[in-house]
Amino acid sequence: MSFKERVFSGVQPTGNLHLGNYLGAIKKFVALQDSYDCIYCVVDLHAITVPASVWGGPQELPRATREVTAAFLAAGIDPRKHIVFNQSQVAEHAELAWVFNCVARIGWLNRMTQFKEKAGKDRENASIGLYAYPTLMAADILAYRATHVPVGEDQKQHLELCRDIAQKFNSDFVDSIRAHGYGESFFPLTEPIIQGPATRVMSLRDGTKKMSKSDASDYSRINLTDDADAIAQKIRKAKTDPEPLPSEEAGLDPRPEADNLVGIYAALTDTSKAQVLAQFGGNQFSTFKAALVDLAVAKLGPIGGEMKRMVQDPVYIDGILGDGAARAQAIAAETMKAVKDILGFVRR
Ligand code: AQP
Repeated sequence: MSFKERVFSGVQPTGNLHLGNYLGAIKKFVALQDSYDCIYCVVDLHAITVPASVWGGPQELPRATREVTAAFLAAGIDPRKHIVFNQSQVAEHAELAWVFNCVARIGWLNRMTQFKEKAGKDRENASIGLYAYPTLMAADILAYRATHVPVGEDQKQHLELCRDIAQKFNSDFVDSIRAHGYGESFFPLTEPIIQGPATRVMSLRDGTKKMSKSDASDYSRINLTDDADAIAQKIRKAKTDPEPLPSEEAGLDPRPEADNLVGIYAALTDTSKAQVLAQFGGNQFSTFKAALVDLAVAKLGPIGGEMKRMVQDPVYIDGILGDGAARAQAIAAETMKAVKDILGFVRR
């Protein structure tokens, strides 16, 4: 069958929303609104896959959920034209994830690098949820039979797994899929959208490490709620090397910190690294950093300010999430009914 073009993506409510989340994901969510039907989700079921001391526990989760929602809205996502909701309000995500746990193979999950990184050496003590994270992510996407998913580079492997699950489901149950009138395949093979100069924003302290919410150093990242002074200080202190900026992109290799700052500038101006270097090649970092401070403050300041204002009004945010959840559930429930018919579950 042909699939309606639809975008789905999610962000975890795990605090410290940063420039990497913005450039790798949220900024792209905004841009895709003109071309697709979009569903954007605060993935709170994913947040609890790590210990409560990491996700913050029941006191912190509502605040973090509303803060991510506020970031979506402040960045420019329109919750009337598109859908914004939090995952736990739509039970079909967990229901479909169970089906996918029975489709995915243990060998596939054993290859997931994010699990290895997040579980670390204490793998025996990691939650089953952390291990099964990619099957829940596949369910998030395929509950809406989404065709496109904008994500950062770190999620590429999980998207490949999502396609493997869709393909295996389609082929294992092809006779039933045909018999129920869905043609040759029920789930689409979803395409990741991982493009542009900032698909993997790196730490400001170490250009070989991803900018991350959980980095102990706040100087490693620019938080979306940082004020102008904090943004300026972090960029001025960002690690660099002693050479001036090169004039061509090839000159950024192997200079990870320079590459990262140039990529951030390019992404914030919707240009390419080559264009940034055409402008700043030959300049010292002090000059380039001053321009980057002005740019980052101009682009991020209004978003952070609007986020801070919106989180003061939880009733408004919860209203958006509730309305979005009802609209999301209407779609996911249809998918789940079809999946039950295809599998042969007797239903009301
Ligand atoms: N550094 C990054 N560069 C580009 N994109 C990034 N994303 C995350 N970090 C970067 C993208 O942001 C979206 C939402 O991410 P998430 O909520 O799933 O959080 P995460 O990937 O767990 O974020 P962190 O900072 O990496 O958290 P920790 O510290 O817990 O590991 C995704 O599309 C992601 O690709």
